[in-house]
Amino acid sequence: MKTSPFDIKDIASRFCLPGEYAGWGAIRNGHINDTYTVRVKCVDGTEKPFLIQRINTNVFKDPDALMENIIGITDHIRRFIAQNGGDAERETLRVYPTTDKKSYYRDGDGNCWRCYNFIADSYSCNSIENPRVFYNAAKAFGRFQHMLADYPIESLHETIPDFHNTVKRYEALERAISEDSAGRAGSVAREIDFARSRSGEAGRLLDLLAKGELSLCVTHNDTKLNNVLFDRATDQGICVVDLDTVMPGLSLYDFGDAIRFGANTAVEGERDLEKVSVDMELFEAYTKGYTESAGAAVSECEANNLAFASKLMTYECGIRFLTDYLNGDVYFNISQPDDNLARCRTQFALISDMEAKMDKMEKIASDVYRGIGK
Ligand code: ADP
Ligand code: GN1
Ligand code: MG
Repeated sequence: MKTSPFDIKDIASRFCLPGEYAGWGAIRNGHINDTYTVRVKCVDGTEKPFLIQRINTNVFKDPDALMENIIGITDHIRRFIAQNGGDAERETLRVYPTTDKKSYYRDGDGNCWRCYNFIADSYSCNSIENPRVFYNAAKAFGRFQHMLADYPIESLHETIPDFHNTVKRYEALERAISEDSAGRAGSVAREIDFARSRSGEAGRLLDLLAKGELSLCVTHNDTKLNNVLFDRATDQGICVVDLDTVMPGLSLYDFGDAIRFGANTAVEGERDLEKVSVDMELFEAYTKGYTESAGAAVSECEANNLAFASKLMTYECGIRFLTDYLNGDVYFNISQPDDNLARCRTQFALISDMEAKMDKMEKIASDVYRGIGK
């Protein structure tokens, strides 16, 4: 039976929705927020779906700043879509205000809730069967970056400071190892060794940024495959969702994180590590889609680091899962007690496979980049 610890009907009644509440469902895809669908019955008798989310305020400490970012970004994207003849209701999120005109509703227990349009006739996925779909994901994330290229970057709040600062992520891991608050460090000695042996590479992109060889732009920062919705009829990537971490960043973070998740032949929580590897066909498909849609925005230095960024983002995510496991699972949503450890292991297995294939990945990235005639 479907249950929720929250009164979804009451929460839905706090938003300006165009009809009577008609039911709810749950989406259990993400690791951070609690996501529900609600249906409302409109006066013409049709039912319309909406998406309601409990914002994870343990992760996003300032929901006002968070929602200000999202409203600013989505308004900007909506204007771009309208000017280019697209369907703004389907191609970007829209924040539905509360009945008292706020961007989110705070319930009596302090939970913060927001409401979006539900992108109907779409699907999201956690793994790729057809490389064409991954190519389409790359085009959607590339287009997302392109639509925000002229967004006033200085107006964005940093919703999670140092989100992709891999050096600081590594320091957080070392702190978690010393504190060992959940008493688990002894059981993950191999994973700790693996993380330590690769820590020397953590600052490579930050060094390039400091030297001015890479520059900041508005990035999504969480380009996992299930954060893009595909059209059911055409398989095109129509809408990028999960906008909580849109902040100034490196476009290489967005590229690398997408490969980390989508080009893995196994799902993120896979227990059988034999199934984990980087699929070179998928790597190539994504590289093509990304360079085609981001086009001239991809610099030579970025092109030279596409393969490395894929490994770096996998490393960063792996050490974040390990840190959370050591801290007693205080950050990512889990359903099994060893979920974070399993996720860390898949990331580390993927790194080993990427290391074995690094020359090949670099060659693919270079060929694809040169192939677009720059
Ligand atoms: P989390 O931060 O927990 O990952 P998301 O915002 O990514 O939360 O939402 C979880 C999942 O819900 C997404 O992976 C996507 O599949 C689905 N989803 C999110 N927003 C929408 C939307 N507006 N319409 C349809 N599905 C959505
Ligand atoms: C989280 O929210 P979700 O599930 O799309 C996380 C990402 C990680 C990802 C790992 C705000 O993404 O940074 O890469 O899990 N989001 C946040 O699957 O920490
Ligand atoms: Mg998500």
